[in-house]
Amino acid sequence: MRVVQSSFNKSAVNPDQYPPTPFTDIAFVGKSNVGKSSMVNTILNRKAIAKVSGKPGKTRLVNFFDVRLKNDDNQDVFLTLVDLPGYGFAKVSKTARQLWKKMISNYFKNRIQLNGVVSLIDIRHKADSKDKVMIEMLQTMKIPFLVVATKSDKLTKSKIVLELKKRRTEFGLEAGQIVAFSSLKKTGIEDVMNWIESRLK
Ligand SMILES: Nc1nc2c(ncn2[C@@H]2O[C@H](COP(=O)(O)OP(=O)(O)OP(=O)(O)O)[C@@H](O)[C@H]2O)c(=O)[nH]1
Ligand SMILES: [Mg+2]
Repeated sequence: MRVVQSSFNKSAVNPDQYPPTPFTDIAFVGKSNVGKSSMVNTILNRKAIAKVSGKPGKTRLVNFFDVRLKNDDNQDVFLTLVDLPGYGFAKVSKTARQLWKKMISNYFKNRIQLNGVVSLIDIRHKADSKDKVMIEMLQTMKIPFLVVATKSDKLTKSKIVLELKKRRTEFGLEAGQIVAFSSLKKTGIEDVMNWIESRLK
């Protein structure tokens, strides 16, 4: 499956602002600065369709992107990618944090198009309690998810394998439910695209 066209649809806070798209949503969650917006750009093969920043807290709204793809039989496939604001950003008020919680839980609960979440973690860090809370929420809500350990360009190949194994145990994941990714090196795209394709059927 390959992306042929992508465009920004809209930003939203509340469910009544979500675009009424007829396709499956695949959403990206994770701590601030983990690389969600970068991953959306990498997957869509665009430089800056999603805004990226070295400072945490760049994405503040729920951002919807329309995507057209071609499957291996050259048929058109459509989906909506959703870039969500990050959690775990320390320099944020309690009010802002509560707003984030509401935005995410509203999206998870109300968006009937949602059929898969890509949960990003930083491959360099050992299991994070906030990531654990997010993964447990996905498990409890029975939302299908893939954990993507990003910034893998920072580690050697053997260390990547080791870290993936550790996170799999720590987060109680199934085999194949965690993959490595790098927006910098553009690696791991196929694993993620294959998983996304499996969510469209
Ligand atoms: N080395 C490396 N850096 C990355 C990678 N992905 C993202 N970054 C960098 O990490 C920083 C944060 O990236 P973003 O994509 O804005 O992160 P985000 O998760 O969308 O952050 P918020 O919008 O604040 O939630 C930027 O400086 C990126 O250049 C990667 O795969 N490898
Ligand atoms: Mg972002």
